[in-house]
Amino acid sequence: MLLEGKKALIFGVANNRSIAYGISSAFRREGARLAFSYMGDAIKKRVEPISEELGGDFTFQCDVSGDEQIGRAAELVKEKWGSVDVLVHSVAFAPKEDLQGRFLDTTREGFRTAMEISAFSLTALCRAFEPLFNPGGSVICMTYYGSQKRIPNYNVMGVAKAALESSVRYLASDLGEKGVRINAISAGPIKTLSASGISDFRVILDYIETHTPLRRNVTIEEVGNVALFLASDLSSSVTGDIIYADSGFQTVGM
Ligand code: NAD
Ligand code: 0WE
Repeated sequence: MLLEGKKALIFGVANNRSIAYGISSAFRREGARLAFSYMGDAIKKRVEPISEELGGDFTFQCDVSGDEQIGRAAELVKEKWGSVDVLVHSVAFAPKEDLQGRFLDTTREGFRTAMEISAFSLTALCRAFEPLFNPGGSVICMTYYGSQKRIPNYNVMGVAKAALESSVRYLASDLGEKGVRINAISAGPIKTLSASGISDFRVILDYIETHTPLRRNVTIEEVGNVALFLASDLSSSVTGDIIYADSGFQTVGM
């Protein structure tokens, strides 16, 4: 098993359609020990049964918008496990109003929120968990092609994902000194809870079916398998990188 005995912290399971759920299932299948964070009580009720289903060791609260909660989470994980091998960041948020209409109309508050929760939280988590990482550790985060090219309505999230991807490159150098790797997976669109509020998401999914080399959308199981590669020693030379799990969308110009 590729992750036999490795301890993996998962941030961002909301339900069994979450990308983080696909990742956790793949990790479980390959022998990892799992622990799950939840943002607040509403999500806790959904995460606990999933943790039971996947044999998780424990769950813990962590709203990534605050250093205190992140610090407390790191202390708890230190008490429970002593060390970690894998950290999965699968968290993003921007106010709904900022994911429609003109990017030009993005508010200061919307910009700040998107950047803080969707981009800075990666650096905050890496810093808080740095002392707990075993050599050979791996950090994985989720991104989207809207960071590279304008995708209608992705707006401020595209800017936040560009910051996230750049953060991966800078963090790779700092964590590399400790033998820890960090990479992002750029996934194609998937109908998760986060996507359910997006108008015309069906149009985006249909576009992928006609305009990508594979002519189909990707699944959370497929993203889970890419994450499995990045979490395992199979990817021991890969860091600071963005891997596309997007049916080849990113490779096509026309
Ligand atoms: P999801 O709604 O299942 O997961 C998003 C998670 O973010 C939820 O668990 C939510 O609780 C968490 N979250 C939001 N604000 C938080 C906060 N302040 N503190 C802690 N947690 C918080 O949706 P998903 O599609 O699985 O999204 C996971 C990741 O994948 C995100 O980074 C998203 O940008 C990225 N992504 C999604 C798609 C897609 O089409 N669904 C494609 C590419 C990348
Ligand atoms: O990163 C994402 C979605 C992230 C997201 C989703 C929401 C919806 C509910 C962040 N914040 C919020 N805030 C809410 O209130 N994706 C990659 C999925 C996604 O979202 C889009 C997309 C795609 C793809 C928005 C517009 C266009 C395409």
